[in-house]
Amino acid sequence: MTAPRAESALVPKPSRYSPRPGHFTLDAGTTVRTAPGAEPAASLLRSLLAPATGLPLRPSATGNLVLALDPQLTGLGAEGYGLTIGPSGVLLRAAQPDGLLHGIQTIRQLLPPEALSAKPQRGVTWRLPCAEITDVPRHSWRGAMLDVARHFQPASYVRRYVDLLALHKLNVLQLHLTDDQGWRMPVAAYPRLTGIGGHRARSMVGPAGSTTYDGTPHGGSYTRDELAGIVAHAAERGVTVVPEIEMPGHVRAALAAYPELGNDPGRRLDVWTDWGVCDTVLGVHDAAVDFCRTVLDEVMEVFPSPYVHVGGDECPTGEWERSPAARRRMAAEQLTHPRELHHWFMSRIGEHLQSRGRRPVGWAETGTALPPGFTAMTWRDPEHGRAAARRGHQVVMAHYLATYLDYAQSADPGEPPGQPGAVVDLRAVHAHDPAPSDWDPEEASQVLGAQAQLWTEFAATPDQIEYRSFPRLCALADRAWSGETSWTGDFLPRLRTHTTRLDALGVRHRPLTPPRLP
Ligand code: TNX
Repeated sequence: MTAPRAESALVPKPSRYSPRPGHFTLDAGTTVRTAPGAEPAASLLRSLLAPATGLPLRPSATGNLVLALDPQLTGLGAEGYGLTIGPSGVLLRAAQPDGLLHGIQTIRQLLPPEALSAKPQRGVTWRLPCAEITDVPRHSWRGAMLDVARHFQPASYVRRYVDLLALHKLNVLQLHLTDDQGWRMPVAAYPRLTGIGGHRARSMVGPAGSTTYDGTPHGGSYTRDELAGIVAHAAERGVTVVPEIEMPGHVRAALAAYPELGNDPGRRLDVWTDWGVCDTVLGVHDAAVDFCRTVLDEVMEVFPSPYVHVGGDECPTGEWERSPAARRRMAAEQLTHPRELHHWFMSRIGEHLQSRGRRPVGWAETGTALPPGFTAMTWRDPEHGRAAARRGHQVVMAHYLATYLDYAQSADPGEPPGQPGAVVDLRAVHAHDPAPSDWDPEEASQVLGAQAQLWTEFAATPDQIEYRSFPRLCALADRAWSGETSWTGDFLPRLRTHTTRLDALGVRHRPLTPPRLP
């Protein structure tokens, strides 16, 4: 098997790529012609290429780099594009703006890797290999979740993470904004959520049970403007930011700020300084449900995403079993077991979001746990996804053994430690088919796509985030966008070339060969 030509080693792999003889060179004379509505794509192209190339790419009615937008174009869907590179010009076409944004990333990848550098590059000829490309994604949800609750990252870093997703045509950033260990989004009606819930007393490293503490506090939260800035930055790159607010479990930081929302108002709680599943959860009284509605109303003001994630995972019911208020709720709702309170709670929240025109998303821990109308994010077992699909739920596949980036990437003792219990190597991510071939077509048609999860118990810094994310996100993107991609014959050779692009961007990715041991 010969290695693919460096120029065509695109990640994700395009649906159709036909090389043509010759090349087109971008230089100071290259000008850009844009159809109405294509200006944002032209600005993105300029801003991506300017730092390394210094090319002005001026607008001109007779430009030789044409960005055409035509809703009548068939076969490209909302995100596909066609790209024709000839010796005297480039034509990028799409039916919708997002298609152009993805096509811009392809142009960027086809240039020499120096084009991705943040610093001016001299002596490089900015050649594009002539080609005819038609490229349409297989799945519409190609996501990555970043947990900024366990370890806070500044808005500037979240924007860089968005840039790296967009390079790979990943189109969803799920921002995990709240958890037991921190609350990161301000809510006007509940100022203590970030004031108290945004800070914990100790920093932790290592797994639950054998955690070590370094004594320094950890904290941080975003301003509303910063969050709006992340949303706008992402939209300019074709990425939707799906906010995630955890409930009714994983809320210890909120309960530290407002204990009356819990099951034992007299109990003083700290923002949790441990990992794992915390047994303190929201109450099922009106104040707790109203709190969630108020928080979500503000979330919807900041995040225009059609989907809003409301957690729903790992909610122990011990407190509800002991709480008189929860027993009253069970009696009023004619429920026979405290477990049913979870479904009752999620139903109220789902109805609230849907009454405002949004789609609720929840972690699916079984195939049947989520109320109607929820999109199921299936993490425990792909069969849960199938069962949810049969019940009419849309499904995002997020199986932990293939998409959890907090697990180590190899069993090598030189590998940085990860969540204990499993290894999620590059090959496992690449092998994860979001719509397995043994599913019925009706089941498979409910699958929106796949998502990788970067829980950050083990990733406190941008370096650690990038080491854990890349190249595994490259594999997820390839599978979710391209579908048909083979491991050795195709993906790995392309990835080898692609890592030169990551290097030019300064991404601190895991090397493709395992770290050498002493
Ligand atoms: C489970 S899966 C969690 C997270 C942890 C993760 C660690 C899920 C929805 N919840 O709270 O960070 O495991 O792997």
